Amino acid sequence: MKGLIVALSCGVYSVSSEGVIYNVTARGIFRNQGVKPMVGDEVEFNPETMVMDVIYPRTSALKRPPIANISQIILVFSLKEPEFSYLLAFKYLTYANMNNIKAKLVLTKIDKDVDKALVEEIKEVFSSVGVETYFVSNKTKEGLEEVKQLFNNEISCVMGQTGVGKSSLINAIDANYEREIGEYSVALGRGKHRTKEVILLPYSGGYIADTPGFSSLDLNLFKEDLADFFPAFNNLYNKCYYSNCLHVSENKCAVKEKIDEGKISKKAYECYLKLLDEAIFKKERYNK
Ligand SMILES: Nc1nc2c(ncn2[C@@H]2O[C@H](COP(=O)(O)OP(=O)(O)OP(=O)(O)O)[C@@H](O)[C@H]2O)c(=O)[nH]1
Ligand SMILES: [Mg+2]
Ligand SMILES: [Zn+2]
Repeated sequence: MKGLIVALSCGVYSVSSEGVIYNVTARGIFRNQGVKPMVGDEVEFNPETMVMDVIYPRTSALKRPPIANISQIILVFSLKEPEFSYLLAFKYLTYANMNNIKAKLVLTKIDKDVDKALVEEIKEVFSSVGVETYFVSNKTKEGLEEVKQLFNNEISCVMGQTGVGKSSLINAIDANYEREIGEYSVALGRGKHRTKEVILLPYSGGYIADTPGFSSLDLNLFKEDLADFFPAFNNLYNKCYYSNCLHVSENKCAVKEKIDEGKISKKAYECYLKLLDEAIFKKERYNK
């Protein structure tokens, strides 16, 4: 029987097939082949033995969070508690580009006393790199109708730091999901991890994945990845004179031209330089 893995808990996969959820285990051959079934995988399983034996080819597979075959990433950040971070947003947008998955940015908690200038700046900065932004309150439901539309007929992975309101957003979209909601700890300065596992929820011709929150340390990008896949830079691929251009001090750099022309925001470029500074070269990793 063919089905879709919608959740994984303690080695048992929940596989959805024709509206029924089956608890299925994986066969040892997957381990021998070095493959591990993932949430989002389309699989073949035997309804008598409850063992799956085929994983269909994936269109994509993310490591963090572990999920296959998504059609888009909905990157969630809050404007307050926790504070919005340009650096993290650009890091994860770069990650989406690396995986060739489109991404949109949803900013939550607009009901809190947020700085209007920050909202305008966020809109401008991301629009200059071709990323759509949406602003919402999961509490008052302001902006929710527009955000809901993003999920129609897509397999969306909702990603973001812990405490930004991913599960709250999913509940606001449809209260029947009853996702558990965490708390923001002022003392810790971050949310307390609430969602522990990746789960796919059916929604309007597609699925929504709720995922555990990431921390700022989870993703290590290489300099080369940033140079090639940073938002808007990926569209200039191969346009720089030097094929390994890092867009810093090289001549005839297509990225710097766009920045000088004001087409890509300076703020985005500042973030790029900061992330680049923190990152290492691929070859440094292999020499270690
Ligand atoms: N005021 C306000 N609070 C919100 C909003 N969205 C979420 N919250 C609160 O933020 C806290 C964290 O919400 P969650 O939905 O659990 O956050 P999460 O991103 O799913 O967190 P993890 O599962 O730990 O990754 C809770 O106290 C929510 O009530 C919002 O739009 N406005
Ligand atoms: Mg959650
Ligand atoms: Zn360049």
